[in-house]
Amino acid sequence: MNIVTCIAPVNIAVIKYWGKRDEKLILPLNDSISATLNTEQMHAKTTVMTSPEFKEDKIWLNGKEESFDNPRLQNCLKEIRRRAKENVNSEGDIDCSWCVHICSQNNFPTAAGLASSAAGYACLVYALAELYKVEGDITAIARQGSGSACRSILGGFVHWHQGSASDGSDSIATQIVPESHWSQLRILILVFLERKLDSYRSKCSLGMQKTAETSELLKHRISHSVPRRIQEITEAIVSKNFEKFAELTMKDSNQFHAVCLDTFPPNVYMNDTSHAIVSLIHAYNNALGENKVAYTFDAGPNACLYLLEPDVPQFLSVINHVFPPASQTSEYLKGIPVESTP
Ligand code: 2P0
Repeated sequence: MNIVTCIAPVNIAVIKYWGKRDEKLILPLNDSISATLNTEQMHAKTTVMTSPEFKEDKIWLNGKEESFDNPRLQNCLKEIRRRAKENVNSEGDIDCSWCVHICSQNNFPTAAGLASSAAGYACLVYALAELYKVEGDITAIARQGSGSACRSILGGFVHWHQGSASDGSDSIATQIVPESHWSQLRILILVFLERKLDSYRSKCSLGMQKTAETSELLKHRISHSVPRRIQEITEAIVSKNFEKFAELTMKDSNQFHAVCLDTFPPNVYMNDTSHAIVSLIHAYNNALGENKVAYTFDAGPNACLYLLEPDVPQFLSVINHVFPPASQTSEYLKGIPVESTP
């Protein structure tokens, strides 16, 4: 039996991916940029095994066996095996006809709705590439599991290029800077709602498809806003300009949700608590005269916040004051004049 275990973390986009030009190959309509968390934090851990004894391909997610009849999973495995066969004849090669068993576990609640498919597929593809000794870029393979997964293959800040080739060969992820580059940067994730999600099925593919079909605003976003923001935020990351980085991150999150609302019927992901967090952060930044905290929201109500390490204690005390721990929250929130905080 051959066996490999890997860990891959979640990534949080600052310039969002939303909309595909090819549904099967998962080719995006625009470039995107994200930061990958450290491996100790929110991650998927995946073990892949292959053996002549195995009678069929099998997969277990968070301890429960799931169907292997999933086209995205099959596409990733097929592509890994195809690439492995290109390397045949080197010593120690694995027989690609052997069946594979996959066990994957998240160290955070899948139901929290936080990018679990990105970590899940990045981890799966990385582990399979190690098992089958596949070399070279594997981000284009992870992309075929879930678009955002290609960004979790790499650490630090990562740029997923939309590419122009029809076979997707240039729609890959590259590292902008390693995680050591901006060591003071921190991400806070505020979870308000848990939803049932399958980490190997995309949470938002259908919503994304509807946006591509119906949103007028999306056309403006992909032709004007995103190309400019990709360039500006890359410069802000390289020069560690938090003020500019925060502004672009918040604006892109807002435009992404505007595009979701411009979808027909609309995709509504943020809730009242999400909007309360947005107001709180603008009030906080205004009170301090600079952008100390940046919010970004994905396809759900939970807030992902970027800030610098020295500002964490003060901002956390504000959050804990305005949004006290769960048992007190619901009653307390009813009376909060969020506009006047902090
Ligand atoms: C992002 N999201 O850039 C954006 C922002 C959600 C909101 O990438 O269909 O689960 O599997 O390619 O990767 C979520 O999209 O979608 C996503 P598929 P995926 O992080």
